[in-house]
Amino acid sequence: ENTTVVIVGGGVAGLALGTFLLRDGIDCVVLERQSRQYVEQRQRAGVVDSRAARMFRERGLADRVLGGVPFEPLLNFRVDGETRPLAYATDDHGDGRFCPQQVLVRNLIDVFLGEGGDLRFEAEDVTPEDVDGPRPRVRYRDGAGVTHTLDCAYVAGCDGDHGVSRASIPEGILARHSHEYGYAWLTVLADAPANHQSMMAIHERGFAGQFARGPLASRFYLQCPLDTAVEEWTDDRVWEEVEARFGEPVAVRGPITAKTLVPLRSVVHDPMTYGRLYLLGDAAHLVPPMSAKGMNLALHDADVFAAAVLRKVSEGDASLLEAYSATCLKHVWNYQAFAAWFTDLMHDAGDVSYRGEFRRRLARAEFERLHGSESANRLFGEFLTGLN
Ligand code: RFL
Repeated sequence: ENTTVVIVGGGVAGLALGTFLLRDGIDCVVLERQSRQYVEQRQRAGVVDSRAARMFRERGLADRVLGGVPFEPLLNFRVDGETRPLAYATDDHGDGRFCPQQVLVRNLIDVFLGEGGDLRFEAEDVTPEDVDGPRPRVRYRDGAGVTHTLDCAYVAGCDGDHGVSRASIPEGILARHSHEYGYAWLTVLADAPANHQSMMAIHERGFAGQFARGPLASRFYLQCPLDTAVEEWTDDRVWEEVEARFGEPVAVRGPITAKTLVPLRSVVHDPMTYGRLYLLGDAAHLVPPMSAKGMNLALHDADVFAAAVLRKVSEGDASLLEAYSATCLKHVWNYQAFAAWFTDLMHDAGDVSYRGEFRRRLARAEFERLHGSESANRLFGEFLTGLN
């Protein structure tokens, strides 16, 4: 079989890329290891920033792919148990949305398949080959155990941090730049309404966050040590800790449906290409979830790569493809800088046991500056909306 682009991974980056290419008239095949049901249920991110929402609007897709509710230019904080809302200045007019990742994924699958896209679930042992040559191939086994080979011009590695795409690149080609923050988040899903649409707590026991996921479900985040085990976090302990850090009782201690530990780290692989293999999204970079930028960076990469392939296919001009890695890395580092700053601020301002009293006071000063300085507030707004 022949196609122009084989897309490995049907997550946010892969499905957005597939949809953009399809609508630009470029052949592609998406290979996803998991089942459709699994991918559509997988809960993770919740924020589509203004840049990403505009991208969908400019491509005529906003109404079909974006769900959820628009977010106001306001972040809710609780500092030592006191409510401290922060309105941020923005020239943007409310494009950004609380859109659960699985809603975006489900809608992208509907659009892609509805427009005739080729999306193959349960593709096993996906193996990119000869990506450093003129005509790469991707092999995989389907659910019935039959092996297939796709010849293509480009391979888009959209298969996340643990995927095969980056792993297929020989040692020594990519540099890995990373930073460990030294703590994890216990992320909890509950079948219970959150007290607030969104709220983040700075507290001496550590950071806590709560986000509504529709009217009946919510997600909570609790900063915890790296060496903690999920089993140590009974439901009662989770609720007690949430209440202590927010300084208020939760509305309902509903059933907890999932608990996961996520170590906070930043990672960038450079370059984001090898031969005709291009890395997008988490396959190329990770940002700490405090920033809410992981999904948005994945969407940015898909936007840049789709435009680059279109330019090459329609005009024979490879300059955008050649610039792909540099274009994306410039954007990625800018948002890594924001993510690291915001992550440090929110955690250092609370629990001194990680970085001490000096850092706590610096972080508190930074937090106050967001309220007191119009310039600092505006810059913060630019990053939150993705428009910096
Ligand atoms: P995805 O969405 O993980 O998609 C990768 C896809 O590749 C498939 N795959 C393979 N397919 C074929 N062959 C293989 N060998 C394969 N290996 C993997 C997978 O099944 C999957 O379908 O990566 P992508 O597209 O790069 O998108 C990145 C975002 O998903 C990610 O950055 C965010 O979810 C990160 N993230 C958050 N980002 C935000 O912007 N805001 C948030 O609030 C936020 N919260 C989070 C998060 C990530 C989390 N976890 C667990 C990683 C909360 C959590 C808990």
